[in-house]
Amino acid sequence: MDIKNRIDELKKILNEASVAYYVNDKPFMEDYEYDRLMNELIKLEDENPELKTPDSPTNRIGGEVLTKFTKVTHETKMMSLADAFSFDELKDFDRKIKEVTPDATYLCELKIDGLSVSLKYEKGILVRGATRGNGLVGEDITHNVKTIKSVPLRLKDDIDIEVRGEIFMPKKSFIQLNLEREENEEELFANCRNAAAGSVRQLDSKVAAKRNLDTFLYYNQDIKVKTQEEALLSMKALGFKTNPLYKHAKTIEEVFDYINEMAEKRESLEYDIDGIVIKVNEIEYHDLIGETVKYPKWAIAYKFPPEEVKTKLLDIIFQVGRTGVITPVAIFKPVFVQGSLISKATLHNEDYIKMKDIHINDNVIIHKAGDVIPEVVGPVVEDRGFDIKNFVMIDKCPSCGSPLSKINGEVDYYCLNSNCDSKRINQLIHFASKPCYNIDSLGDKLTEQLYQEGFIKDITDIFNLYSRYDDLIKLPGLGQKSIDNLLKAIDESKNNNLDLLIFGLGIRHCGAKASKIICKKYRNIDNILNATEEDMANLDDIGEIISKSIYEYMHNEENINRLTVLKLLGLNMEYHMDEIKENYFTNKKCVLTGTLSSMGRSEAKKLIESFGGSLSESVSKKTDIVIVGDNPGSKYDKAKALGVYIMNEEEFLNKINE
Ligand code: 0OW
Repeated sequence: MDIKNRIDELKKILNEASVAYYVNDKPFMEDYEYDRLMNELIKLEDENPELKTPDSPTNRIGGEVLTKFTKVTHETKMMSLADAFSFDELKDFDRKIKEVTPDATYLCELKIDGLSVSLKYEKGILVRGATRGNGLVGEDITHNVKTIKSVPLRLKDDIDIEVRGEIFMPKKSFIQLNLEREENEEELFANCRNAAAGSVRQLDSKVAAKRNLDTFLYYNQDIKVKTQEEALLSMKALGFKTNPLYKHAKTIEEVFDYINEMAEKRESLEYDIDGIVIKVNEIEYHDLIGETVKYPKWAIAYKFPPEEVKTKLLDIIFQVGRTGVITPVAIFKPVFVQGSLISKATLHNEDYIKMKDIHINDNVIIHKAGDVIPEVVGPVVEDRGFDIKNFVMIDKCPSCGSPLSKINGEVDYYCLNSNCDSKRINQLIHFASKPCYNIDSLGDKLTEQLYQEGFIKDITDIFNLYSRYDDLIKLPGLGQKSIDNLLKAIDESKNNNLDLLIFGLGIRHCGAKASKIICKKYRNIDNILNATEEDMANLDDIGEIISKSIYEYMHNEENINRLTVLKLLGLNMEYHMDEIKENYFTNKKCVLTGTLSSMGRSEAKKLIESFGGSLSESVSKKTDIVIVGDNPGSKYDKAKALGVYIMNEEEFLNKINE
């Protein structure tokens, strides 16, 4: 047999084996045999590079490295889905559908919590994979998509087709990946969805190839079929992986039954879902029912209520914050809550634990407050065994052993020792952190290491580190390059605006917002040092507690010396007013809920602030706009209840770019 024929034969059999294993879950070849044939193909293609084609399974190994992502304009818009949070809203959806198409039925699908992808095939060969982006323009991720084992590189028919679906990371792979990242001291992914998004947004396809990503496809317009169910079946027949757990429901009551059934199953699934998608099954009705600019009116996403999970409280430990505050922290048997693996949560203070009647060894219910921060809802009293232990508040600092005190009748206990190691480390971590002085290369672990090794005891030492170069280089785990980067980042940070320094100093009650207000008013450090308590208290949003605290800080000898040294070390002590470009967001109070696919929260905040708007945490009557990303939380419901203007990501991007 000539080489080309052998290559074709190997490609065919290996692609079929992949579909059987990864798509249909019916392997017909031993792993050993697969590896042997794959090695043969790799060798033949290496020797005859002109014979390597885009549908070769050797593409799955990765290797292609991009320098940047190219934009892809979707031929037809990648639509999003309207959300429903209650069965009443679904009844409303059903009523509207039946007004137009009285005999419509529904296809219910799991709503996979991944990221949407479009796959384009020409003559049956995968030619492009793209992210959804803002629905109109996404990014070309073909190099990474090719490494996903369940994505067919060649279809069973040589047709032109575009299909859409979800890329996701199975729960097990996510846990494994985070364990590896923890070992390598890399930042952990918050949930499966972020891990999948982070993997496909890699320029080097070798990274995605190692990440064990998977797919479920659910949409295409090219194969002419009568129903959504047939659409799923026809995609499966072509070699795509589709989710088998769908249900054809003839009435809205059957939809409710399916939702209840899947809500029970949710935890045991191998992948994350965040709701149920309900689609009119009859495709011919879709045009009759129509669509809005953003959503098809023939489909809706029912979002599950915040998930509550039961786990065992193994211990309560104590953390010392940068202000010396002692926080009891619950350590529990790790559990998945709304897609993230949770093993600890703050218990705030002694009163909180007593009020909730929490004991060590209790089974406790966990949920995510505001959809983000894990919270202990309370103990399951009926599960209580004989092994429960009462919580006892400590009276000495777990770090330095100093006796703990309460301040001004507050519920919290404090370590008042200004030399307490934990306190100092956390003060330094706070200073270098992103919202404060944002020293890129100085992460939490390195800060702690430099403290423990005696390099930095005070903020001023950070800016003197360059003089210890010869000692730094001897530190284990730090190469010359990382030290150079660290010193460069420290040097560059000296130009930071003054409000970041004020916030970084860790003055009690003086957060990022207060620091900005003070700096805007007083413009430089000398004016702040000379400001009176009354004058500061009169500023909007400052008040007596903050002004007293700032005043006391600025009149303490040790602090005055610290500021003098920082000035001598070349740190900027002036406040530069932000240049504000006026647009739609100027003077608007915004709130963001859910995840934006195009940017993180801090990026959105910076953008809004650059136009003179603000982004706050909670929705109130004063809120002008609530920006809603994927998986919005209770803020979305509150915005609806208060009648606050709601904006989706697409509109947000359009308004930002206006
Ligand atoms: N996440 C899903 C899912 C699904 C939509 C697509 C176009 C019109 C209806 O599992 N099973 N079915 C659809 O159908 N969409 C889904 O996810 C959405 C699409 C946009 C954002 C989400 O990823």
